[in-house]
Amino acid sequence: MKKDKSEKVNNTENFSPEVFKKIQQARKLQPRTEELISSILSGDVGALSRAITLIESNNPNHFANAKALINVCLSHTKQSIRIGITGVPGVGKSTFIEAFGKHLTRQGKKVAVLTIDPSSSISHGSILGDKTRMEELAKDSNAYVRPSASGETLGGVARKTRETITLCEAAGFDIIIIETVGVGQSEIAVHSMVDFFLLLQIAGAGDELQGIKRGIMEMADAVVINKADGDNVAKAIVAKTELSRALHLFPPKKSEWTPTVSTCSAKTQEGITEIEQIIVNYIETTKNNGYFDRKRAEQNEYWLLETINNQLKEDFFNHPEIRDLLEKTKKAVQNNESSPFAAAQLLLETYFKNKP
Ligand SMILES: Nc1nc2c(ncn2[C@@H]2O[C@H](COP(=O)(O)OP(=O)(O)OP(=O)(O)O)[C@@H](O)[C@H]2O)c(=O)[nH]1
Ligand SMILES: [Mg+2]
Repeated sequence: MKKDKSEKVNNTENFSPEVFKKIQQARKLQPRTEELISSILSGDVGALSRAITLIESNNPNHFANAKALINVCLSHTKQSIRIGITGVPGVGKSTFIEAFGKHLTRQGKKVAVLTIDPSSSISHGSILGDKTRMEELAKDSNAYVRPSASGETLGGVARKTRETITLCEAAGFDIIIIETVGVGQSEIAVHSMVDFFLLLQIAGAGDELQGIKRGIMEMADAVVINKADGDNVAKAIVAKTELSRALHLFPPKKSEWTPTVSTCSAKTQEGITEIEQIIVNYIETTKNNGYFDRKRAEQNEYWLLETINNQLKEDFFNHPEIRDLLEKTKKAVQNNESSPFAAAQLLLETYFKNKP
């Protein structure tokens, strides 16, 4: 006979004290999670912030609720447009997002801005820092600005940002913008969670000076030369021609979209409307040719594998036995007492032997 759920839980004498405690905890937390979910779905940004804090939490007691929250929100997300914005420090990303975001909220669109800041995982500080506040946009009732989780590995921050997107979509945001500093790995993480990837550049500095790797340029669906104002306008136009030429040398994209190059001034807001139009065209093209949905499906697969990779690595390196043994092994390898491959094998075997 199938047991009724309440009967299962009420009949607590069958459980060990630990399990009983967990049930009590779940009972205590569950209604709060349910309440939180319904507040998020009604668009309450206070509830959204609390939910993000919950998924960012490293406290194992929060994991079950965080998972439940994400699962419910996943089935309530509406189709949003996810835009990634990258570029070297100081290129004007935050200023651009503020201008672009205001332009969208004026049309009644709801805009959420998230950031991935790789520096926070290295120095526990932040390159983006205070400048990410985007004060004008943060005050806007149609906008939500959330800086990235700090003191984390890039993998951790990226996963949490990916989940935060889901929460923002459940809360009814139409456009999700993710800012990241164009200095390396974080672009790959952002690229794998957005529909449209925009690279901001400035005129007058060569690619090398802007620290933009060819790979990042290749990922861009649009390159925008910012700060095209005042004396900079002429230089920006020259840079636009040069960049268009450079982009032509790249192989055609799977999206069948030809990346655009344009100029804008986040400060004077010149060119912002044109960039919105480029994004609208991109979405139309890729929805029509099926790439939009295909890319999202591929991104889900990427995050599945990425999460497993990260979780395994984290679990391995945090295993107490491994931590001790690894320190000893490092020395043995440094002194040529053991080959790195044999040592790695030994560590892995020890890890799997000690798994429950
Ligand atoms: N003239 C001019 N200045 C701009 C423009 N956009 C941004 N700035 C200035 O450039 C500086 C850097 O702008 P941010 O928006 O903070 O740049 P960012 O790329 O977000 O910088 P990080 O977050 O540190 O990577 C600020 O002093 C802005 O006022 C623009 O279109 N024209
Ligand atoms: Mg910034």
